Amino acid sequence: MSSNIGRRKFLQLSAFTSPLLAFKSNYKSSIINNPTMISTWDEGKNVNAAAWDILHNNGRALDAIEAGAIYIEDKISCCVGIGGYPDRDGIVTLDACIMDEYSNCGAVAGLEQIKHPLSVARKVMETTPHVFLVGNGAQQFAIENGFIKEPALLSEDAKNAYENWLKKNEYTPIINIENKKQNGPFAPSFFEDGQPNHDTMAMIALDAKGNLSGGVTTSGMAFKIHGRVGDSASIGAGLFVDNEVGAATSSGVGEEVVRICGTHLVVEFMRNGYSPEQACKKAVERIVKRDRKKAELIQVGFVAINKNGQFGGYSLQKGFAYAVKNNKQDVIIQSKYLL
Ligand code: SD4
Repeated sequence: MSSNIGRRKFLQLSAFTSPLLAFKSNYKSSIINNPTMISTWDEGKNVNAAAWDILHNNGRALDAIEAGAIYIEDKISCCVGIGGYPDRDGIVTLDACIMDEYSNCGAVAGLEQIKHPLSVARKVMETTPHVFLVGNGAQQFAIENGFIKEPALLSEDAKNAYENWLKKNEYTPIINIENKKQNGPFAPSFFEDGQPNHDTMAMIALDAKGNLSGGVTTSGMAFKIHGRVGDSASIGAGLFVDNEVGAATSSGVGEEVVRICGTHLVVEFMRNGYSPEQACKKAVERIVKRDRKKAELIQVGFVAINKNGQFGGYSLQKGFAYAVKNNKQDVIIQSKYLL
């Protein structure tokens, strides 16, 4: 998924023309008849399928994102939504955000017992002057807007994982590394059950009109401190959309993404002429540069799409995957990685 303007080429180009002009000519011919949906991890393939009708029928990218989220949040087995893993007090709390082609955005965090946090985030975006609601306030807002308060729930998997974790009670927020040995001081206990530790669905989409949107829904890092919010609900960290340039989203250890404003950074790299894959790689490199030792122990992955429909991803470690669906392909791609 490399761009038609690599960094070197871009620099050469800008010797003759201003970067802005180079950028503009790159994007002027964006006649998009290839709407594309990208969702993280293997399960992203089913999420893309759930969203595809909307994109395929010239619908809005934003609606495709919400359809994808509703699909996955309904799947108790997927660690997203109320079937997610709990925090260290045994409570499932949900984070989500959404951003559209007009840079409107909405987010909720620490939301309990509401099944579709991304739809609540959309309501925040569309019906309030605010961007971000948290905790009880987010729940109250959801109920006032017709969302049903579900019983407090721990799925069977989540319950087992939590009970396992309680035995050691180690606070080891290391997630999403499938290629590492699943034991040792940094392995969350539920890996011992063979359960993949993907508690996040991060999505970006380009529609037939050439508009971009994105959304993220998650139960967050398993066994987190009650009240902890990661990247997934944080605009600019876990998700950023600039309809003139591109969109990016992330999965992995949210703290490291927040520390570099990861997805905003990815979009800014694309604005400066990098391809989506190169832009994701540059953001991953920034994480490593900040703290290499820590970076070696965690996973972070970014995916991005630009206005032309070019896409790409990059992660810290082996094992990050994302699913892509458009009129030409319907695939799961193993991301390139740095370490
Ligand atoms: C978080 N980024 O809460 C999320 C976790 C994640 O797959 O992506 N899990 O930090």
